[in-house]
Amino acid sequence: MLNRRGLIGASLAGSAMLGAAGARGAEGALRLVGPGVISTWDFGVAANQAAWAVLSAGGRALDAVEAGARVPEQDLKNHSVGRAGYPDRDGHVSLDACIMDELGNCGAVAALEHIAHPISVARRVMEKTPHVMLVGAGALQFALEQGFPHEELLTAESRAAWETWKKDAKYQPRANSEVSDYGKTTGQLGTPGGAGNHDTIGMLAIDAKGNIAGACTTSGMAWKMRGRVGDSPIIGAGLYVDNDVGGATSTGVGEEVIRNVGSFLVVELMRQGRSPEAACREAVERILKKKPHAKDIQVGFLAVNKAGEVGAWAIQSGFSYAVCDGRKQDLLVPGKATHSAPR
Ligand code: SD4
Repeated sequence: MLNRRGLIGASLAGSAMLGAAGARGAEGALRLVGPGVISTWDFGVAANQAAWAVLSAGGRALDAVEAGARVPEQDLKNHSVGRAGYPDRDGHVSLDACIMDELGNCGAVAALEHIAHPISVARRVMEKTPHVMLVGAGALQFALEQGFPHEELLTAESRAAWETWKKDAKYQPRANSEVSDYGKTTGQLGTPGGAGNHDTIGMLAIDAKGNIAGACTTSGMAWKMRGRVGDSPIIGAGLYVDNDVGGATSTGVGEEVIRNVGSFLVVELMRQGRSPEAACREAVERILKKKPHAKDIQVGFLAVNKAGEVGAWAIQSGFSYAVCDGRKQDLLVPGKATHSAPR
């Protein structure tokens, strides 16, 4: 019953089929059994497998999420994370990332250019400096001092997409551009406001000790203003982990997530007793309540609690997340949503 993207049909959400990747917890929530990892969008499946290699060998959740996040960062077909990310409107590829461990340590980089693995630089900021976040030229200087290679990240393909975009120079993020074959069917891949306009991977892992860590990495919104930073590298917005409660991450139009400190809100709602899905839904509906026209953009939250229960919610249908534990490594689940996405 998998469709061509390997996505379990929405009608099956809530059925025993999902138990293949994990047991069902309270209220039928999908639950990781033992160590496991979840991440945003369909490309999360491949990323989870790199994280799983760490977790299944008894490794630490922090190492798992770093390894997982590096997969889309180095994927030349992924135009919104790491190398080959679509540039800002002036042609600069600028990357944002953050990472957080089970002890509450965290590190981040924003508007980082010329370094293909911002998640690993974010980890170095966490481990080697007294600071949480480095940005722009300072982040690049630090990365180079740490031995990361200086690279041209704008590929010929991304440059061509930027040249096409410049003809109209219209900035119009489109919902669900992350679904990688959507653009192929609509012919919109790489066009102004088309598929590929934004993507991000947010990843949360629980290791064999029950410790939780998270990572989030992106090139942000394609064709953004130079210097624009979204939610993804901001602790509490794009990612938050509290090892006593759980973790949350977000994807979509970062401005709306920052305004509502979205991932922190999801974790705090779980602390108050909400399930991961209920917490994600309430965070989405907070955005919509304050700004009803946000129904036309996409924001999705993904969360896991200390018991391993997994949940997600998005403004529009089309959001998906990947789930991996000892039972099944490549499950892709449709996120529930408040609105149906126009197609
Ligand atoms: C941002 N939240 O820069 C990121 C982009 C994203 O799916 O997640 N797109 O605002």
